[in-house]
Amino acid sequence: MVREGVMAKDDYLPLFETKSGKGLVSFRLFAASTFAAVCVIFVYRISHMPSSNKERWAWIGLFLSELWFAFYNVISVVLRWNPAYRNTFKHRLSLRYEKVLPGIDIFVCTADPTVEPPIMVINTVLSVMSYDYPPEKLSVYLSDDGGSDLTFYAMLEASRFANQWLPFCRKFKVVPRSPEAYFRTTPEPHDNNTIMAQKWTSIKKLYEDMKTRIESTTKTGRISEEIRKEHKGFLEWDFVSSRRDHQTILQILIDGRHAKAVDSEGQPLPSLVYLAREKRPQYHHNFKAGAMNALLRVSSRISNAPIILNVDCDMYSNDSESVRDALCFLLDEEKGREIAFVQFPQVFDNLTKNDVYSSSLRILSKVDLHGFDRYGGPCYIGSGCFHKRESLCGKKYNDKACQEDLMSNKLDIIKNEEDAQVLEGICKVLASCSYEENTQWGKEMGLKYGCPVEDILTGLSIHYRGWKSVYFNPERPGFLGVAPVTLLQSLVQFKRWSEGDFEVFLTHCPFLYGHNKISLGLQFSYCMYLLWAPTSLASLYYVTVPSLCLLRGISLFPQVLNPWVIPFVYVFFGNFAYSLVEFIHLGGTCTEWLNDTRMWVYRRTTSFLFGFCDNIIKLLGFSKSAFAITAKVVDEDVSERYEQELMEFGTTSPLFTILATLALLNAFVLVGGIKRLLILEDPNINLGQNPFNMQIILCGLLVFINLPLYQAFFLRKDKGRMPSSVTNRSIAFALAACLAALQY
Ligand SMILES: *[C@@H]1O[C@H](CO)[C@@H](O)[C@H](O)[C@H]1NC(C)=O
Ligand SMILES: CC(=O)N[C@H]1CO[C@H](CO)[C@@H](O)[C@@H]1O
Repeated sequence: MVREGVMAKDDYLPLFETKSGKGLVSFRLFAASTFAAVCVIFVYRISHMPSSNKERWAWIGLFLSELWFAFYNVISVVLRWNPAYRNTFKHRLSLRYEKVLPGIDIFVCTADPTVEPPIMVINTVLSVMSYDYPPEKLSVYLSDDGGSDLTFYAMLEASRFANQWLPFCRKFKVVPRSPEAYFRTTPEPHDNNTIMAQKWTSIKKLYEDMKTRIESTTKTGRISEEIRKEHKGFLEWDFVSSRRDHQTILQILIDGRHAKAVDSEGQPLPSLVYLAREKRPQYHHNFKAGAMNALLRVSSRISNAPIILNVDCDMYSNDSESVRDALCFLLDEEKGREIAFVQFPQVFDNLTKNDVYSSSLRILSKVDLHGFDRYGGPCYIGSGCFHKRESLCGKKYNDKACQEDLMSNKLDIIKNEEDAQVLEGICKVLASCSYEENTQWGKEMGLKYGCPVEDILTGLSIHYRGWKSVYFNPERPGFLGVAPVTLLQSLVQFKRWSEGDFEVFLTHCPFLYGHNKISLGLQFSYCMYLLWAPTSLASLYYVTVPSLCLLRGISLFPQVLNPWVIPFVYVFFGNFAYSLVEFIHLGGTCTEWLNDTRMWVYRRTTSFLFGFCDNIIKLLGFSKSAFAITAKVVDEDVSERYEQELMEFGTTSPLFTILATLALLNAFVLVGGIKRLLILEDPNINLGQNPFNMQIILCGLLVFINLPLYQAFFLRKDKGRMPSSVTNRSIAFALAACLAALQY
């Protein structure tokens, strides 16, 4: 290994450090006391089993739900037992490795030019091209599964704009390096006469002009003759019959291996490659996993960097030093060898103040993933992740292998003088449909196929092969993405995740397959997510049956003055209080916490339920999903309501029908329950001894959390209100359920 000018003592200082979290003692005490209370609840459930048959079934059901919650709670306590927080020392990295930094291949994936506008895609591309890193060691690959010449055109524009943008970023230390975000967030320099101000104005104009050209082309949907003449690449689209049926299109827009590839100041440029892999109707394209695998092969022929960063096209880089952060882990002399990937959190750029759909995933990114990290394996979440090429390509971890592979020398070995066109020809074969036939791609190599959460499954498999991973959540977010802006989008996203996660549980269960391969703590941690889907059943039971039993006059909880009520109140309200305090401690607001709790109920009763059902249907041998639910593209009105934090309904969806039915059911029951409390009450029994108090409180809380829904049924007039067909249907379902409860 080449190490120039290194001080001997520095040789042994690690490139990163790991710390434990704060407040662990209070968390553990709380967890232990909750556990004790839950045990008392179980004693109550067993010792007070009602004698009448009907009541007993409701009781047993509730008991089973509580058993499940207790089990799930144990998982979450294991996950959070001792979170790990990481910190990097980038100056040590520079001191030791600046001259021999490894090459980085950056994969950006896009799938549809209407949902993912080309201007957004190239902003992401430009932000990663301008990393604070030797440009000749960076190569940026765009996979366009939309196979769109509009996206190609935008990339062509970006390759020209980069000539100016990269020197500008370098010179004035621009942050963030997505031009759109930069010009949106940075005020114009005051003093108009400085070089900076002049440059700023001229670059801004260049950017605005480019944006206008791209957007007007995108709007018309076709490339004009003039533009077509600008690059031979457009000729490829003469052979494209549709986005699902076309040859491989591969264009090296900037060939970083060439001396000619320099920016306006003569500095080298990163390579820039556009790829639309071959698509044929008779071949399954395997979505993003297929695209990533094609990129893996193509890049191995062009730049073959040992480290790969993968980002979604809506996730621009907000920190030009993220590459160096990641390398601090991967190049660390002591621990770096066993680390397969470094995962950054998903942070979103367009959240509203109170985050009405709870998209920020605050607890997940600020607590849970740190918990994973302690056990050596945060999961791979599909974007903002630095991988070692070898581990992603299926290699097993071998503690005797040499770290030197990662060093840059490899880059130069590649036949430098190979003509770009010849190279393109060779690479096209690698991205063809038939290339993967009878190979291990999608199975043992690359990303795994056939799972809605290919990322989680791929990460888990890497852990099974003996590698570790690291979660790095710096103060300044490394990547900023776009969160869903409608309720349906958010629920559908969670449906896909829970469905895929449960499928992973069924097919790659950590307790079975991970035995002796990953630590027990990590097996538990993974299950926190993999078991989202079945959690829906217990949740659904808890939000319906106690309410229906209230209507029917079956008591399921102790009276308020009975000492047995204490563990129930402690577990129930203690958990709420704890999560509220934790939420605020992590920088949230009260309203945000309320929104988060609401979304927690909504996801559990709809998304997870559908995810569960789809798995069962698959198990029964039907391959097609029973619920074809898709979320629509967003229009202007929708964005406006999103900014006002109004929940967006506006379309019919089975998910909404369930939400609405549950909300109405609890509203009806609450009315009935209060009537029972006031009118039917025996005057000799005081309120505290009413056996239905707890059920009324539960029902009341559910009604409270559902307030935005009632508003959407009856009060709102805008287009985002609940469609009346859904309202009517749900009223019918809720009434039917109430009648059935009264009848039987
Ligand atoms: C992006 O990074 C900048 C610093 O470069 C920081 O000030 C800003 O808060 C970050 N954006 C978000 C949304 O966190
Ligand atoms: C607050 C905010 O920035 N909202 C934006 C988030 O992103 C969506 C989709 O790009 C926009 O429609 C919102 O206006």
